[in-house]
Amino acid sequence: MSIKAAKRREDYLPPDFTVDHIDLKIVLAADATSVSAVLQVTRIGSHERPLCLDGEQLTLKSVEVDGIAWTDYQLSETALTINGVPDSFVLSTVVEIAPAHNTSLEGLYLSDGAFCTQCEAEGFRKITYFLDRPDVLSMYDVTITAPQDEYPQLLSNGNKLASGHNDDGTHWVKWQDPHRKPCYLFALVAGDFDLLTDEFTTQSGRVVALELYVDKGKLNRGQHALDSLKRAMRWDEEVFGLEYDLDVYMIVAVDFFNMGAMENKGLNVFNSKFVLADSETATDDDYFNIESVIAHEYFHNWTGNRVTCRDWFQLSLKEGLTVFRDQIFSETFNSPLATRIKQVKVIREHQFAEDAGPMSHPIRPDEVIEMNNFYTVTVYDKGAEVIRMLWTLLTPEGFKRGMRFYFDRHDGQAVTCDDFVNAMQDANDIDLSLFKRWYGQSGTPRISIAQHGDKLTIGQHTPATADQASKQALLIPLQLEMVPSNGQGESVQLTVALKSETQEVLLPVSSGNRVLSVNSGFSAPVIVEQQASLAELGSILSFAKSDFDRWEASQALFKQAMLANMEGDASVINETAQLMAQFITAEQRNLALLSEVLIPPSVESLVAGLEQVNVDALLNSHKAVYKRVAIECAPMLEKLLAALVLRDEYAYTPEQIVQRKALNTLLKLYSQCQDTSDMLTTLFTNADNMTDTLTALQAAQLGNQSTFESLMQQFEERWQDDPLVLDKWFALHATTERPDILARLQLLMEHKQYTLKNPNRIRAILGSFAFYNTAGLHLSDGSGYRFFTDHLLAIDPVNPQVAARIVTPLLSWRKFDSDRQDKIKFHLTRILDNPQISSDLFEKVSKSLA
Ligand code: 0A1
Ligand code: ZN
Repeated sequence: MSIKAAKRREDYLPPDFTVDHIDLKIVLAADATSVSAVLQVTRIGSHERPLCLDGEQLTLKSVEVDGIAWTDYQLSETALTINGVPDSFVLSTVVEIAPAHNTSLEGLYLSDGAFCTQCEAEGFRKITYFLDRPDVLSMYDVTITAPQDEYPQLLSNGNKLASGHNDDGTHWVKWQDPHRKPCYLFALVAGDFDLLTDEFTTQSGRVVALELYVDKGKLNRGQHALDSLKRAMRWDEEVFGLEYDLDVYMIVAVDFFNMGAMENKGLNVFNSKFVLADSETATDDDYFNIESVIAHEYFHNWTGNRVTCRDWFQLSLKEGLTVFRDQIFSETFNSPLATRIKQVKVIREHQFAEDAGPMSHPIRPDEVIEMNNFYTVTVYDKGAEVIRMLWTLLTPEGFKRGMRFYFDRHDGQAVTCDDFVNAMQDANDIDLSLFKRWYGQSGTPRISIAQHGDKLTIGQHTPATADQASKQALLIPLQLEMVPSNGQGESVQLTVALKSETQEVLLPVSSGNRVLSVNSGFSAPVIVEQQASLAELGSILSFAKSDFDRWEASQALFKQAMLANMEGDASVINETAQLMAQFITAEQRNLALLSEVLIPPSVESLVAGLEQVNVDALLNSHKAVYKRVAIECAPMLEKLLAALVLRDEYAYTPEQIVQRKALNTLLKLYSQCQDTSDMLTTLFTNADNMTDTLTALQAAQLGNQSTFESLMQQFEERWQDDPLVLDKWFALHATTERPDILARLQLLMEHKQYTLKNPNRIRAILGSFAFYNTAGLHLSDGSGYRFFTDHLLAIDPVNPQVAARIVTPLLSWRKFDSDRQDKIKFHLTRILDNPQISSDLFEKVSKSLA
């Protein structure tokens, strides 16, 4: 494999040609699919340059220009360059491809016998020669031919125009998409699925057929996805006035998929994990995720498809915005507290780590080797936080006005992040030039607060990152809550727009007897440097108006206790435990808050927040604090648990979700200080739903080895033939702290359901291990690194995207002790020395070692 050259954002040039229309005729066969493409090509501007089309892993059969066989072209591994073409012409090519051999799951491939495509970011070039870039927008006619028996359903974007049968047992369907689109939104699916249908009438009266295609026999697991889709369609009309624009909306669930899902126009392809759910097999979290991914892909129809990206550096234009839209949708239909906490955990645990590591990049990156490496928590989740700050600064009404203006101005275009901010600015008559820096600057700003009476001096500063040495001040909407320290009186909330390195703020009320909760509600993706005292955190925990801030205080308390305990200071631990015990007594009726507050920050989020990590001490301290809090809270836990265990038949309702979450949190904590084997076994045996089943397993995993083993065995017997469910079992094993974890992983990889070809299996075992088994990955003899690296090297040639995604935890090797640093470096070098290394792994590993 040859490594791709880096591309820079500043080198963007508009295309030399555009393709107004493409007529694709695809005759499907696993080993030799024929793709005939007829392109109406127009030269842009006046130049003499040849037409240079992208193409990879294609066998070229013929080239014609205006119906005449053409020989004046050059062919390379990545391009077809056609010389001497007129200004406007019809180009016809025929290529052959081999979907059965496509393990990268990019382009056209087979997923369990069904053909499907994944073209974002640059997969269309593995289907036909084309201008594979998002600023070339074309109309599509697509005719698919395949054997009728094996592939009764032949799907593509848009509307079905015609269909027919051939004498050789094949049939064909012709599709036409009435909307211009970039090729990354092209999709094709052919297979034999079960079909769930419904209907949605838009606000202007268009009747839209909804079609959900799932594996045979899985129809009863599709209803939640379909209901979620209808909710999302209605919500987008009500909140943003955005209506669906085709007569049919299709979703296909496939088992082999590199990501969560894909927003292809009118034909979404989903990882089955984000479609299939019933109470027996899916947890409340799965239900939540399905709703949010279904909404996300639906929302892309406007933010991404109708207005798309000019180039891939602008990815956050569609992703940051669409994640934000799915976040506020989820906050509407679920607990806003639990939803916001989930979002902030992703930022703390993963995005801050990315910002501080070798792959640091702004939400609009400047340089990319492999685009697939930039579907990151920075582009997506920090991108969404940036949009959320606009929502705060402009107010929801101003933001919605900006959105309307954006669509009026840019519908049908391929645009940039600057175009988006300009639309927001022009619609609101506000200067957002300073705000634009968020798009170009990487790193996590640090906020410092110095208080002198009722005056605050607030400082901001962003440390240098791997990709950028110097940083500028940003426009940061920082929310503060002035919490009464003894609970007497009202909280006062204020938002300060920080614009420079330091800023003075006069507090609106006297600061006497009040404690400041800074970055209230996580109003900006920043780190607050100021260390609140235990007493102050106790006040925020008890009395803040914002439940989110109360949760933040609990996390800060846990963190301080864990760090202090590492230094041998036991007083913080005791005080924290007492504060938690007081809290649980005072808030015993507030299960929603209790079930969040009593979850300590994960080891991994602590690692992400530290510059230097003593792994062994951190792991010990984490356990010690958790246990100490459990002991202090035990009597209350016992009482609360007794009231929680009996419940009605499973329903995915807000009341029940809170109860199951509380059961999970409290039982895990209680199991730290009591033998809960009988309780866990009873819960496991009687559970009528996957959420409670997993609660029993997770609580046992944290300390009750023999119960864990026996329940896990029963789980495997029950679910061995259902890989999607078994992934939970794989992940539980892979995240268990045990000395023989590597032997256990090896066994898992010999399981009949494990295959290197399915990304969900790899993520469940190796991904979970690398991201969430800090003890196992960092075993002091380095065997965790060796094991993991051996498997990465095996995965890379099969599916480089997946290999490059799970290598991430090794990249931050600089924070560990010198012995571990040497060992990790040794294995990263082993990866880099592999002559067959993919561009995906190369980009990440070489940056990490630089
Ligand atoms: N656009 C999709 C995510 C996606 C990105 C890349 C893929 O293959 C490399 C697949 C899906 C989304 O945001 O949902
Ligand atoms: Zn997306």
